[in-house]
Amino acid sequence: MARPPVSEERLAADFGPHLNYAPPEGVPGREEPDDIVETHCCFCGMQCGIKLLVKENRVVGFEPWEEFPFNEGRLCPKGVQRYLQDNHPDRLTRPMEARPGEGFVPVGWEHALDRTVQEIRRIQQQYGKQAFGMLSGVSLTNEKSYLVGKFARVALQTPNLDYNGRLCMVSAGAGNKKAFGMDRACNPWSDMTHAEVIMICGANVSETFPTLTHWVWTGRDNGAKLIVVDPRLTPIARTADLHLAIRPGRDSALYSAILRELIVHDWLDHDFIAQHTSGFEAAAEAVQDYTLDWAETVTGIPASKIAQAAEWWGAAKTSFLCHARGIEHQTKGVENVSACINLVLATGRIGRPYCGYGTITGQGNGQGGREHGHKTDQLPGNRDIENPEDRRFVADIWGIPEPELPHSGYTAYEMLEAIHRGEIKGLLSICFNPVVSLPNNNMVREALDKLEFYACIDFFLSETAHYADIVFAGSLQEEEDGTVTTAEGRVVRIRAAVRPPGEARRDTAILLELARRLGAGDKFAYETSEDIFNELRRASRGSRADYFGITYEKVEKNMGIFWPCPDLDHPGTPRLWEDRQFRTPDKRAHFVPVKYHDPGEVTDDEFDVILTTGRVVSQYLSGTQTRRIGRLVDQYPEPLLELHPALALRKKIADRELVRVVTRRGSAIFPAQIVETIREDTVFIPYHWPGKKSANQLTSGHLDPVSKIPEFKISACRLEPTGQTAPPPSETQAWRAT
Ligand SMILES: Nc1nc2c(c(=O)[nH]1)N[C@H]1C(S)=C(S)[C@@H](COP(=O)(O)OP(=O)(O)OC[C@H]3O[C@@H](n4cnc5c(=O)[nH]c(N)nc54)[C@H](O)[C@@H]3O)O[C@H]1N2
Ligand SMILES: Nc1nc2c(c(=O)[nH]1)N[C@H]1C(S)=C(S)[C@@H](COP(=O)(O)OP(=O)(O)OC[C@H]3O[C@@H](n4cnc5c(=O)[nH]c(N)nc54)[C@H](O)[C@@H]3O)O[C@H]1N2
Ligand code: SF4
Ligand SMILES: [Mo]
Repeated sequence: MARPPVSEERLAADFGPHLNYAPPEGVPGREEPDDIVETHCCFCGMQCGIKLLVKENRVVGFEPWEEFPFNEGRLCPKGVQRYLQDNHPDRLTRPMEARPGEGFVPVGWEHALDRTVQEIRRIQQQYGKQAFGMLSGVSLTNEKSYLVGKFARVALQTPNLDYNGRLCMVSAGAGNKKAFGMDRACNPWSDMTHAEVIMICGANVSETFPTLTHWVWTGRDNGAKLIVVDPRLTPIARTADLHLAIRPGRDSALYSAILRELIVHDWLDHDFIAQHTSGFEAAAEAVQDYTLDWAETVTGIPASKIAQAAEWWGAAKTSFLCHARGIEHQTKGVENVSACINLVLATGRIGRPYCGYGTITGQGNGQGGREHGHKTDQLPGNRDIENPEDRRFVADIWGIPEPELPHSGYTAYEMLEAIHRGEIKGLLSICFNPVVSLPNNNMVREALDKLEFYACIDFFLSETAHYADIVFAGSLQEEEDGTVTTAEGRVVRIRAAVRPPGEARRDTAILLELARRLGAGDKFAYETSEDIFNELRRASRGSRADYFGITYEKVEKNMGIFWPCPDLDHPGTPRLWEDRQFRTPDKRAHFVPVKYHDPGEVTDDEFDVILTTGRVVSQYLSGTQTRRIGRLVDQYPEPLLELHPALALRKKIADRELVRVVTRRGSAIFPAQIVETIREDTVFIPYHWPGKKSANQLTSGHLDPVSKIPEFKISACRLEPTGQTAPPPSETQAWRAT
C-alpha cells in the first residue's frame, strides 16, 4: 500500500527561520584557531585548495592555501562562504522519523537503523531485491562513492543504483569513451596559457568555475584568441574575441559546419589523422552538406562569424577546446561532444603542451565519482557492469560469486519513473536532491509520495528529505577523511577538520552500520577511509581509470596525483595521450560521424520561445547548501527570468513584472529581468530554487538516448505577463518547499 501524500506541514518543516544565516559578529573563536587544515572547497569540480581554521571542533573561518598549484589561493564567492555550513543552525544533529500528524520527530540511531533494515528486508522479500533502489551523488569523496557502489550491489543486492552525475557528466563521459576509450579531461588547465585559440562551448566559466578564469585569461594575455559559444553574452563571453550566440539546442550544426570548413580549406593534420585516428572519412562525409549558410539558418549565428571561428581554429598551431553543460544537457549531448572532439582530432591538437581538450567537470567529485561505480551501468575503475571479465574482476575483490553481482538497472530519471509506476517500492538516497534537480519535478514529487519506504542521508533537511520516513544525520565534506578527483583528473586529499556535530555520524559510518545489519558486515570490514581507498586502488588496477599507484602519502606529498597512475613508482599523468596510445581497442582516437537533428522540443505557435536553464555564481546546484548562507542569498535572492528587450517589447513585459512561464509540463511565475545579454528568441532561468520557484517544474523529461541525460537546456515555453510588479526580493524569500 502506498503511503498517504506527504503533508503540507511536513513539507514546510524546519525550512523557515534560518535560510539567511549570517552570524552578525562573525563566528566566535575566529581569532585564535586551534588548528589550520589544508583541504579543498566542497563545491565545484575545480576543488580549489583552501585552509580551514578550526576552534573547539568547529570550523570558524578560512585562509587561502597559496601553495596549492591550481588556484594558488584564489577562491570564488561560494568558496569563501562555505565554512558557514559547519555551525549552521539547520544542521541535522540527530536522526529523524516522520510520524503521521506529528511531522519529523528526533529518534535514536538504533531505532532509525533498525526500522530502515526492517523495511529494506520487507520490501525485498515481498517484491524482489530490485524493488529497493538507491540514489547517490558526487559531492561524495572517492571513498564514499566506491562504498555506495559496493553497498548497493553487495549489501542491498539491487541493480537499481544511480547517481546525480546522470544529470551532469554522462554525455561527456560517453563522448570521451567513444573517442578516446577513456573519460577524463585530457590536459591540465595550465595548458591554456600558451594556446593560440581557446574555444569554450556552453560553459559560463566566470560564474560556474570562477577560478578557471585565471587560466583562460592568462592564455588570452599571451595572445590567445578566445571564442565562446553561448546563447547568452556571459561574463566570459564579454571578454572573448568572438562570441557565437547560438540558438539553444543547435550545437552539433555549428561544430559540423566548422569541420566542413577545415576540410574545404585543408586546415587538417593529415599525419595525425592517418597515424593515430580512425573514422575520419565517415565523419567528413557526415558533414559534407553542412555549409556555412545552412549552419547560419539552423544556429542563428551569422555565417561570417562561423567562418572566422573556423579560420582561427584551422590556422592555429596550438589550441584548447573545452565544454560544459550548455552542450551536454541536450538530447544530443553525446553527439555535441563528439562533434567538438572531431575538431580537435582533425587538427591533431591533443596530447602536446598547450594543445588540449576537456569537458569541465561540474560537481566537486564529478570526475572521481563517475569512475568508482555508483553509476548503474558501471563498476569501479570505470568498468562495465555487463562485461564478463570486468564483473569477475570486481566480484573477486568483493569476495562474492560473479553471478550474485547485479546487472545494470534504471538510470536516475528512469528510476523515478519506475517508482511512479509502482515498480520500485523503497529508496535510500545520499547526496542527491531530485525534487529540485530532476526535470519535470511534478512527476518526481508524485513518485516520492508513492514510495512505501524512503530513507535519506543528508546534513540538511533538503527538499527531497521532506519526503523521507527516516532521515539520517550525515556528515559534511570536512568531517571525514578521503580523496576527490578534480576536473583536471588530479586526485587530492580531503582532510577531516572536525567531527560531525551532536549525534550526527559520518556518512561512511552510517553505510557500514547498515551493511552490517543487512548481514554483509564481513564484506565491509574497514577501519578507516584509507582502507576503503586501498581497496578502490586494487579494484581500479589495470582499468580505464587506474588509481593503483596512488596512495594517501603520495597525494599529500605532491599536493595531488593525476590518474592514470598504474604503479607505486609512477608519477601520475597530468597530460593524456602524449604517447598517442589511446585506450580504444585499435589504440587510435575515433572520429564519430555526427548527423544533425533538432532538440527534443522545438518552438511552435503555442510555445514560441526557447527556455534554457542553468546557474548563477552565488548559488550551488539545488541550493540546499547555498540558500542557507545569507551573504550568498543577498547576491542573487530569487530566480529571475532573463529576457532580451526586443522580446520584452513584443510580449509587452516590463522589467520586474511577474511573468507566467508555461511549458507542456506546467507553469511558474518569475520576475522579469530585461537584459541585452541574451538572444531574442531565448529566455533563461537559474534552477537553484525549490517549490513554486523551481525551473524544473517546466523542463522536459526528454533524455539523450545514449547518456540518458535530461535536456535541461531546451524547452519550448510561452510567456504570459501578469501585469503585476514583483515585490522586492526580501519579501519573497520565505518560499516554502511546496
Ligand atoms: N556558481 C555555481 N557554480 C557551479 C555550479 C553551480 O550550481 N553554481 N554547479 C557546478 C556543476 S555540478 C556544473 S555541472 C557546472 C555547470 O557549469 P556550466 O555548464 O558552465 O553552467 P550552466 O549554467 O548549466 O550552463 C552553461 C551555459 O550554457 C549556456 N547554454 C544554454 N543552452 C545552450 C546551448 O544550447 N548551447 C550552448 N553552447 N550553450 C548553451 C547557458 O547560457 C549557460 O551560460 O557548474 C559547476 N559550478
Ligand atoms: N533545470 C536544470 N536542472 C538541473 C541542472 C540545470 O542546469 N538545469 N543541472 C543539473 C546538474 S549538472 C546537476 S550536477 C544536478 C545536481 O543536483 P543534486 O545533486 O540534486 O544537487 P545538490 O544540491 O548537489 O544535492 C545534493 C544533496 O546532497 C547533500 N550533500 C552534499 N554533500 C554531501 C555529503 O558529503 N554527504 C551527504 N550525506 N550529503 C551531501 C546536499 O545537502 C543536498 O541535499 O542538478 C541538475 N539539474
Ligand atoms: S571555484 Fe569551485 S571549488 Fe573553487 S572556490 Fe569556487 S566553488 Fe569552490
Ligand atoms: Mo553538474
